[in-house]
Amino acid sequence: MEINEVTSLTREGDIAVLAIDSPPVNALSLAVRKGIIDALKHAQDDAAVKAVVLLCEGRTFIAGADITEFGAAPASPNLYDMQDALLAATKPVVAAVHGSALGGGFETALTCHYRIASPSASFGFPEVHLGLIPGAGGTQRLPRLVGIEKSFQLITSGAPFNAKQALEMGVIDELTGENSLRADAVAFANKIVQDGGPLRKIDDIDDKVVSARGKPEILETLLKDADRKIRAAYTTDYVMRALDAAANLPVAEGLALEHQMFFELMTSEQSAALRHVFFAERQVWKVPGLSADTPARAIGTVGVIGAGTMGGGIAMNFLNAGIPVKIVETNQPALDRGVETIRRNYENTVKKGRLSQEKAEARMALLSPSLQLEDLGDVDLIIEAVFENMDIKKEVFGKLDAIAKPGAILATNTSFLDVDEIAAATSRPQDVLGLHFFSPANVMKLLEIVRGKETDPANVATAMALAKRIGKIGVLVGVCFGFVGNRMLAQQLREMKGLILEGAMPWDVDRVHLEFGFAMGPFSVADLAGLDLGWSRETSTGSTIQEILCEMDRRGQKTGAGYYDYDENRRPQPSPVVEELILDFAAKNGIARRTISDEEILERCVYPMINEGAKILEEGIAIRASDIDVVWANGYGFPRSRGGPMHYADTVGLDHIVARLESYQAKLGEDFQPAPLLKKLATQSKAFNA
Ligand code: 3H9
Repeated sequence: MEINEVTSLTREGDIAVLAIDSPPVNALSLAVRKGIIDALKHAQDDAAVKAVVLLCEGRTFIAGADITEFGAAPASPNLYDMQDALLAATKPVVAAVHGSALGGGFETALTCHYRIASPSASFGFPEVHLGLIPGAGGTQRLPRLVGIEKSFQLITSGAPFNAKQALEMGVIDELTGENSLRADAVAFANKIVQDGGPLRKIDDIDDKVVSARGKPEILETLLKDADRKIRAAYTTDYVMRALDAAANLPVAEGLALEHQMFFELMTSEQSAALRHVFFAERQVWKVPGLSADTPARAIGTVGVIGAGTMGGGIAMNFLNAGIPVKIVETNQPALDRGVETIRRNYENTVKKGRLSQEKAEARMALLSPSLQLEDLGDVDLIIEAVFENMDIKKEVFGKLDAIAKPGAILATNTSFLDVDEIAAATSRPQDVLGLHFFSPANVMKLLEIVRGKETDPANVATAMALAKRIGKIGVLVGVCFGFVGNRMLAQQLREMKGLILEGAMPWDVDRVHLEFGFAMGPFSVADLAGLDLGWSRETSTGSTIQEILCEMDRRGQKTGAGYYDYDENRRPQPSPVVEELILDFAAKNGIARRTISDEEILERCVYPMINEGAKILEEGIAIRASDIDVVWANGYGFPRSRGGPMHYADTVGLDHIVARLESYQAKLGEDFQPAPLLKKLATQSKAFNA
């Protein structure tokens, strides 16, 4: 029987199967909530029904509350009404899980009397990634099954766990066959009926929490032992309070506190920003003009030119995905070094227990080192990662044109250069594009996919699909100096260098960035990357602080000193030498230093970046504002809880940004001139991410 457009109820003997079919992930939308309530009522009223199985069609069990509803006016019936209906059922309800039971989906299963799952199913509370805590009973019911310690770990990490672990922890009652969930669930329900199984409510179980009652030291120790990320997360305090309630309060009071804290978090700016990033990271894959029908090419083998840090890291992405890689260098020692580094990286992962020896060897076996560019004649995709110099790149692409098989994709990993000019060095510009990986390339999630003016849409589609296959977030961008990320970064670099001459110190600038939420300040990042990138003693003009630092052999962390002094544990200390150098340099250049406020540091580093983002949007270099946010959140450490630079601008207000830019423009010049799009949106009281 169809209950509504997303729910149905089917009788199988004594058992009613309540099926939800609400693609893509069966989120708990209004229709789903209503459907479940109505279906339960039918099952309840039908004397022939002895028990109910709750399951989902499609690729997954309920993956959570419907996040698109957050922030909008609440619609009735809400999730609690639906859970009340489940809790009030007088016939056993069995949740049968496949795919993922996440967040509100998992919480729905926890209000059922029994839970079973297919072996490939997984469970979890990913709410913390959205700046939330579980808000539909998760913090009160999970501890009643697995205890306070395990709950702390699962809820603060947001990490999923598999069905086997769920069984071991007592979260589920049974594993089903992989392909027989429905039949096994009906059989399970029948058995409950025959055995006269009780209506088992988690709310009535408290032995696992009683042991933590009146012992605040348990949670305190958990927090003390948690890793830095968890200790720093602003949601952790909420989890602590919720778990404390689970241990010490009657379930109804614990639930009430949890609900109140959930709503407090849901209406926070941080959660809105994190939800924005969640949807933005899914939006990037949607490219206007490309559809599922755009033919993508098959990529079975990849060639990488250059076995340095970048080339090696790029190669690892493909090896990890089981794709054979030919890696080419110009001389044997460099090639050996490159292969050795890859091997060492895998060995380290094995040592940390995150990869089996067997898998590491299988990955290395997919790697073919070579000194001959000609060996790349049979691969489907070639990625060039040689020195960042247009003449060298053009020479390489000219050669590749003669070597690569017809239809092979030729990609450059350039960070700044004109991909169209590189493409013009070949007779097949339609097959050329940019694949801009971020260092370390085997770790960083971001991949800027640069579409040249002649790039074939099929190659764009192929690159997007490939990005997904190797676990990257692929953002399609257009050709300009530095693309999206580095073009905006140039604004920040200019200002941070200006600020230290005008009155701030590197550690002031870094502190302001840390307080804003960046994982590292820009001067610490510079020290980590090495101050001598692109610098040489022969060509050094000594005309910037950075050049002088390099000349002093203060080239960053690797030399034990850069903008900071580093101790033997690589802990940074503000450097008196650098302080003096800056003061001297400013004096010699006639710069009168003044006190610079934290507010000015932040505004001058972030607002020009936003302004550049507006130009990037206007020029069509990025498809949408949220793509820029994805670039910054995944490639440059912009705090996700600020939603990326464009979302942040929206929260601050574009009119405010324009006013501040204009004020700096009056004092400091044209670098601060607001972009036309920014001004236009501000005048119309609009936002970038409308
Ligand atoms: C919660 O439950 C709060 C409760 O504790 C308390 C409430 C009172 N809602 O990721 P994909 C969309 S908080 C709405 O590409 P996959 C997604 O936008 C929630 N939409 O698929 C995309 O749409 P489109 C806790 C959602 O196979 C499409 O589904 N739950 C939701 O790679 C496919 O998504 C979570 O945080 C949602 N909840 O991965 C789980 N989820 O096609 C969030 C997805 O238009 N979801 N969409 O771009 C996930 O982690 C992954 O989507 C999942 C599938 C693993 C399920």
